[in-house]
Amino acid sequence: MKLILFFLLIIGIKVNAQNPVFTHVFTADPSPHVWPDNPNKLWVYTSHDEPGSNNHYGMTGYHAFSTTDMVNWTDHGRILHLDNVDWAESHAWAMDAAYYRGQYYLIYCMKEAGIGLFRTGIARSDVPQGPFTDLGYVKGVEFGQDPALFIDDDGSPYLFWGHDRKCFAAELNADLMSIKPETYVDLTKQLTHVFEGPWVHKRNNKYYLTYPGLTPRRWPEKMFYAVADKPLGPYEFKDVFIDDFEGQSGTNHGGIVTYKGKDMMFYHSAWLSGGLSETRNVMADYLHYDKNGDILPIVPTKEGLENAKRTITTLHLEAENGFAAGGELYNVIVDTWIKGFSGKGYVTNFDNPYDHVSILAQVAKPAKYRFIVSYASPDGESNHDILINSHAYREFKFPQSKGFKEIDFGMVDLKSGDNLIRVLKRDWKPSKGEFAIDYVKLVQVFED
Ligand code: FUB
Repeated sequence: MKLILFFLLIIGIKVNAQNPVFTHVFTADPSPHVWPDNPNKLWVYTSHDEPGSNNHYGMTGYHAFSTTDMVNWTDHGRILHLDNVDWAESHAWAMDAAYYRGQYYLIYCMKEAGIGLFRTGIARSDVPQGPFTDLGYVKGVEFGQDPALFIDDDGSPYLFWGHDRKCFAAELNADLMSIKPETYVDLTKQLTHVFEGPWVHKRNNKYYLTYPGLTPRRWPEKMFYAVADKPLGPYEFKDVFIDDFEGQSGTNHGGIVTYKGKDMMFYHSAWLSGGLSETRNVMADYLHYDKNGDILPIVPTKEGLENAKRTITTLHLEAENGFAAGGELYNVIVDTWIKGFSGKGYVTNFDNPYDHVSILAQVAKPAKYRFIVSYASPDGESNHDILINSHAYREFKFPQSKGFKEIDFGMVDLKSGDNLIRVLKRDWKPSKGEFAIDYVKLVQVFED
């Protein structure tokens, strides 16, 4: 019966469908947060599965998502990639994010080049949507897969990490770049069935450590938790709270957040890939505690968090992010002179033939998207070519606009995987006047 229900849900019977949360891109290992500067905005940081990969060996980067209503989401695109981390060679696996001393941190794991063992990396950004700049790896952490960074109410930073049936924790030094060795603890024996993926949140002065675990020799992973009075334990094992469910992937992984007064669990499944592969997607459901503070079991729902027909995600890709977000700035510059831009600036100086900006859009499946560009062209109409991959090649006219404005170019086709959108100077004549690209938006469209 459970199986029939699952397939009815996958083929799309008319129920409200908030799960999977993101349906345009394969994502895993979600880390949900509400940052102090804006309690109305929910952020989710994820790792990224390549379409059709069916394993985790080729994972290379991370994404950030935000919402203010849990129905309309923004995908801020790639926020960090292996290519931006010079000490790493592969395996951009699970991560966490933190707000610490006025800046945003991504704490992630990758395999060290030439060594092939996991390290825990730290990257920083002054805005929550990234992109993040790598600062190096945390000293004193061996086999640092699946890190979680918990900042306690007094501002002390604690790192948790673990894989292959082990879990460790330590307080970090204030620069986050090394552990305090005297605080290092092995939590493995306190966390029954632990396999990997620790994640910590605090509620009513108790520390909840949630983690994916395996009952003896049995995949797939279930989610378990343990509770402590201090961040480094000792932890008291509690129970499983997400058991096996239809369409799950072999792994599970996630985190808990309180948003607009409600507790939510973000985790992952394989629903988007049809329940049959390891190519994963983010899920979210409400989480409830009983009067003793114990977590009540979660049974994954199709409805998810909001009573709406579906989630809709818009990719919002800032042109100025360039290489840090998988794009390129070719003979153009980032400027801030024309006011009203979003992000950190805009791209301008399309002076010569082939001058261009390219922007990376990653999607799960071939689909149509509404294509919107924010631009300014203060001195008159400007003609540019826009290439989407090598196939769609279109000439676009940008009418004069003194300030930034959005222009809607209608539908474009994106292929599964990486799509490079390139805005190119059109002709061989030297440009008159300034032309600026602020961002590109790609809006999910649905037929019904
Ligand atoms: O996403 C890659 C790996 O799968 C994570 O690091 C593990 O926690 C598991 O979710």
